[in-house]
Amino acid sequence: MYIIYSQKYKLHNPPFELYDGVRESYAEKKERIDVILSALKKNRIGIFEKPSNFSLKYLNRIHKQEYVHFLKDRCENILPNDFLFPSYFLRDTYAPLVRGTYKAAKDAVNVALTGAQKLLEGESVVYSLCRPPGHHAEYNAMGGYCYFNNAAVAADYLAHYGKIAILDIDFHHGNGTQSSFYDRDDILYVSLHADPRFKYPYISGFIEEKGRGIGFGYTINYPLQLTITNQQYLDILKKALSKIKAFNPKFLVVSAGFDTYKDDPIGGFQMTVPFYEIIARHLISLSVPTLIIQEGGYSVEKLGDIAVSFSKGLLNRPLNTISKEVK
Ligand code: OKP
Ligand code: ZN
Repeated sequence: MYIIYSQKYKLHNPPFELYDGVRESYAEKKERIDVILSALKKNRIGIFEKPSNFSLKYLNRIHKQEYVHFLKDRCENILPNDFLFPSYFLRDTYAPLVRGTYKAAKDAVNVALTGAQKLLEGESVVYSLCRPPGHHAEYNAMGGYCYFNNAAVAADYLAHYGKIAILDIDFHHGNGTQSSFYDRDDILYVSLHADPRFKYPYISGFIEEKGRGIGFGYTINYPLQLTITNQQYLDILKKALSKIKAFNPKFLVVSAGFDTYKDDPIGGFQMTVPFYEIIARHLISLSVPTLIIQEGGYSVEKLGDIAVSFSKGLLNRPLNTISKEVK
């Protein structure tokens, strides 16, 4: 399995986020990727590769050109160690800009596109270790630690070759990805996430949101109770996968957030480290070429173990041939 990453994730280092006006430590910190990389390497999982540089035209299919220019221009004008909450294109207080934000976000898109290209070359599963994450980024808006929508750009790129399903298993609803494809019937968006009545992004991710026009029926939301058990989660995941199977996609893009982990400082269902291996085995059981896009996950202490567990599942034999050794 190829694992794609760029060193440029380190350039994005906001000093804090604002929660109700109070400065809190930035949960989406660079150490997240540091620990995932070192754990995967230590466990000899994956073939590591740097991203290629893709034309901005792919990014501009998902994001307004003026927004992309704005980000580039603003970041270039921020002094080292300074930060900016811009007055435009910002939908909440969880996406400050620093000098390196544009470069890091642009290269996260390259990481996603390089993974997509690997699928086109015949790989069956590729892990794009994107940072910053992307699923909250909309056509002309950043928010929730996201600037460019890595998964959406990759899905749109792959959609030239056939139908695409996106499965979003981050703890939070991917409002950006949903809105990118809300009017399309060639890209199915399916998301399992914490009930937005109680958790970020609060205003989207409800069952009633099903798509619009020809896109109606091609957005499927599963808002979940915060107390959901792992077995209940699996039952819903199986439903989601059967919808995807019925859609018969050529490629699957997974927005993989590890903030569903039980002790995640921001999210947290009841998931344990071995449970991620089970989730991954279910994904692979679809037998559709799959691009994993890293989204959230904030337990720096456990992220390495989670990524290893998940990757082991991706590399494993199909579900129906395994015993119940991991529960
Ligand atoms: C991004 B992704 C913490 C509040 C955090 C923002 C959550 C963004 C999640 N003080 N609210 O989906 O993992
Ligand atoms: Zn999340």
